[in-house]
Amino acid sequence: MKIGVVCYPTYGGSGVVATELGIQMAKKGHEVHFITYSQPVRLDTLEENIYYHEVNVHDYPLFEYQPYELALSSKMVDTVINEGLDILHVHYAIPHAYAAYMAKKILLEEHGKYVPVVTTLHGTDITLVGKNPSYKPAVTFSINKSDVVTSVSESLRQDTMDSFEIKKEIEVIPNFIDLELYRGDKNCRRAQIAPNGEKIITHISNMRKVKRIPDIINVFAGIRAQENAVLLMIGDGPEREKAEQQVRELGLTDCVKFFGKTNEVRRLLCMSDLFLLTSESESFGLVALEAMAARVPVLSTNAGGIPEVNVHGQTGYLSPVGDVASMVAYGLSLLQNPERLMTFKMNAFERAKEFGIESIVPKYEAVYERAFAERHAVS
Ligand code: GMT
Repeated sequence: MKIGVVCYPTYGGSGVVATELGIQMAKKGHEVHFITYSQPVRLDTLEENIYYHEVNVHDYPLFEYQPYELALSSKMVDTVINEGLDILHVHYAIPHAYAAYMAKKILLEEHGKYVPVVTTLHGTDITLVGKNPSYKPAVTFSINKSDVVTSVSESLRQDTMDSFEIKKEIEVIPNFIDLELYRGDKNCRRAQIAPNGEKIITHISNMRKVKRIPDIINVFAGIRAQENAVLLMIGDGPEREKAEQQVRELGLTDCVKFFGKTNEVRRLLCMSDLFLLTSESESFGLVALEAMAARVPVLSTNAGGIPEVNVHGQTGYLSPVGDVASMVAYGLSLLQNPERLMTFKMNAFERAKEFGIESIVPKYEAVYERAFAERHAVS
């Protein structure tokens, strides 16, 4: 099959899911064409069956806002025609599902070609941005007009059904992990980061408000008051500066290290003892799954789809959003009990195996085949 993939070419989240899925499809012999405004971070265009088409938005002095959707729809039309694509898979509803609907209409009416659209919902496209009245009618319409809609967790599926008038079924296909990447990392050198035997606690995110970064620092401060530990802050975003300030005010600069958008995520995870995720909303929490694949237990909130990944009392602990005290207590109960910590590490890895890429990718393949087989005239 020839598949067009539209996504945000981001460092984590939906961008990574879309890229990894595309790479796996290419390995299975499908031709995969990425249509994005810059090359996705993990994409190697020299690999067989992988192609990249850049969406160019031209600026014009009259525009206060550049018409990205227009450029994206036009690029989808061109790519479908020039490369003979069979299907479009768009990740993140805003504005991708909407732009795909326009492309589908143009292709049908101008070129007599029906190209099915698969939309995958990832989270904030529904839980935060999509619900905003400025977007809601267009988001509802474009979800309903997709040929197949998938969501990355049951919680997100339910949220979508509760918040929008959805007339379609939404199929849950959880996010996945390539465990091969996490097997026996030889570069796991704890002493570099923790020369005095400190426990290593890690957080990774795009440091937006929804991640509640002050809670991360406060949980760490609570643990650090009773246990020698360091905190690794990986990623970058609007809350980072405030977090650095908070760390200075708490006198923790010696034991909190900010790495920014490093490419060494797996090496840092492999030396970690605990992973912290304090989000107030999280449709899945791919980053928690990545930590678990690296045998790191997760202390998280119970928001959204996180409980579908992190199992309370087995792979880590779940706390109500903002309950810093319980996260501190859970963290200490693991760090101060080596046997329990070891059991949780093993449990985390075993649980991650349930999300192995090899069992999830065929589900998307089946969705593509179904959408292609059922293609019909757009109304
Ligand atoms: O919140 C992020 O870190 C980025 C965001 C995105 O859209 O890229 O992530 C969302 O999609 C991920 C992949 O499906 C999920 O694992 C995240 O939970 C989800 N983020 C939120 O729901 C806040």
